Amino acid sequence: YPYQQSYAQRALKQTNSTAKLLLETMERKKSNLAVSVDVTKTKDFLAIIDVVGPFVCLIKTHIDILEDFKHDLIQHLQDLSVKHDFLIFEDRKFADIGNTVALQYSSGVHKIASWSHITNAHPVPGPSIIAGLSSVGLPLGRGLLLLAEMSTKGSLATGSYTENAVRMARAHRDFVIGFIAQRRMDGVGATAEDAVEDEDFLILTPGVGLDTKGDAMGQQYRTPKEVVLDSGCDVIIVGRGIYGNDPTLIDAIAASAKRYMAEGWAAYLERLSS
Ligand code: S5P
Repeated sequence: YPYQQSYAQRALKQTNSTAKLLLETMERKKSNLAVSVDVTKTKDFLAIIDVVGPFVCLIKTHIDILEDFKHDLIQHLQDLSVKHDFLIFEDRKFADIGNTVALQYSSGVHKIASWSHITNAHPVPGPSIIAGLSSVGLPLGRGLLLLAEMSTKGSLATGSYTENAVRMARAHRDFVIGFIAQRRMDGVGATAEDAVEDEDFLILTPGVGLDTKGDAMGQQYRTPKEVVLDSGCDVIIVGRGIYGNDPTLIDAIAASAKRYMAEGWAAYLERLSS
């Protein structure tokens, strides 16, 4: 299967330039770690990104969480992305009609498409959401992930919903590079006519923690080994497992990023040799 090949080999076959760049970055930095920087102050946000930057392939943002957002923050974020060699993923979870999501993606306060290499969407509106987002993102060379599954207890994104999400992605391979999911999706929901032998969707997986099994609001954690080795996922997304409840403990944050990077990469090497 394609996912048992190295990230470098898989990069060669990607048609979307962002998917290719992410896989190349993972190989170059020997990291399949994405850090989700869910903090409310710009100062903490940039300090965390600067300190975890060397250990990640990707930084995931919720830009609307920042209470002191000013547009010059974007330039700082982009500078850090160049300094540390990582991509940016705004976790916007679009979920509206095509026309609305195109406006939300291109415009408003945050102008996400202008700086975020990757964003994501819920498949719930159907293929029109991809049409809307790709009208903005494709000319800029961006990539989209669909939320095929979620990490939370009681998630409704299961069964035929997940299968239909994969079918939607399969029909838009120029822009949809993969999924937010808990396992591999290659071949899911395919019929005999679909040529899926070489299918290679990127799987980015949140709900990753080494020290706890969940939080008080339905989040569920698995270890990097369970995610990358047992479930075949490509990128581990870690938030509070790295920065805890105190975004100012910068040395501890650097040490945990290093730890998750090492665990994620070891699980990947074990997958390659199994
Ligand atoms: O199913 C999901 C999808 C996402 S994108 N479950 C998630 O937790 N996420 C996001 O990943 C969530 O919005 C948060 O930003 C991050 C997980 O954070 P943590 O602190 O629980 O690691």
